[in-house]
Amino acid sequence: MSTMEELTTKEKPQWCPGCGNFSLHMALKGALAELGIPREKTVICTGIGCASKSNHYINVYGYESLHGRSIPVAAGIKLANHELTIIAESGDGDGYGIGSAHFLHSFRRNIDMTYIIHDNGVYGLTTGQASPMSQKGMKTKSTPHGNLETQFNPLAVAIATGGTFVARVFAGDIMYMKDIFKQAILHKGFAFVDVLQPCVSFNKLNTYQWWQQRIYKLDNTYESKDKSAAFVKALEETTSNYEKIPIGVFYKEERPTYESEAPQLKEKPLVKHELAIDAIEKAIDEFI
Ligand SMILES: Cc1ncc(C[n+]2csc(CCOP(=O)(O)OP(=O)(O)O)c2C)c(N)n1
Ligand code: SF4
Ligand SMILES: [Mg+2]
Repeated sequence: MSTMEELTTKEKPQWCPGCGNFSLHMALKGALAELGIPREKTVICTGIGCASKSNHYINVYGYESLHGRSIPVAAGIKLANHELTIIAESGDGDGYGIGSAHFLHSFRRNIDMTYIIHDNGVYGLTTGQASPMSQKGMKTKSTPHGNLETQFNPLAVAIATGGTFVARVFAGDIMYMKDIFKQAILHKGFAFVDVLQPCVSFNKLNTYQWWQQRIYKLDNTYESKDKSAAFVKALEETTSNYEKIPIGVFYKEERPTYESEAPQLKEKPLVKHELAIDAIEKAIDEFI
């Protein structure tokens, strides 16, 4: 069990004042503290970007990997020791751009971990080029005459490719975000949360106010086990021309995790197996 204070590192966050990463970060720390997950059993893996600095400021194990590679590193750690709580964090460029192949196949695999995307609609760290989440027509450093490409729809892709926990939250609502993070961490399987995260320095279109005017929460009448309904909800942002943007848990199902079905991992975590040195040496000898 860790308190918010214990989860805080001495490093001062380097994000711009007003950045949505601050509240996302507080919500994640709050979720870990309230769930009572021990720090020494938690690992946060990131890629590269403003989002990916997250694990500098949270006092758990951390691994800052390569741009787009937070998922494979996180998956590797989970498969080595599935007793750990694993969280991967990425920016939208990191997760939906260069890391998109990992994103797609994670839903099929269903390794038990949480994947949080800081979805700010730009490449923030490299000072504001268009990302897969930049809206069509949006002017950025790399699209001075307006973005020609349509926006990626991560929720629809996640549902279509076998996601077992698919959610979206808004960085302007910290309590709601914390609640959904807790649900995602507790979910047995690959839990994905897209966070609408204002970048106050480089995304002048999708501001806090812009999101507040458009988002609404899925209410108690919404059935998150209905895949067809979830798909329709995920498409609502496009069908409404970005006038109505739902947030909440879009889809949830129980399905065996990858590690629960892998014969080598059923009995105990890989790290607790004896090292079969003789067999390793024999295998190496065959290649010499
Ligand atoms: C392989 C590789 N390509 C490009 C880069 C340069 N780079 C660093 S961060 C970044 C964009 C980050 O954008 P995003 O993932 O959306 O995160 P944000 O900074 O917006 O949080 C890029 C292109 C890199 N570090 N590695
Ligand atoms: S550039 Fe944008 S995303 Fe990066 S820290 Fe500043 S406001 Fe946040
Ligand atoms: Mg980004």
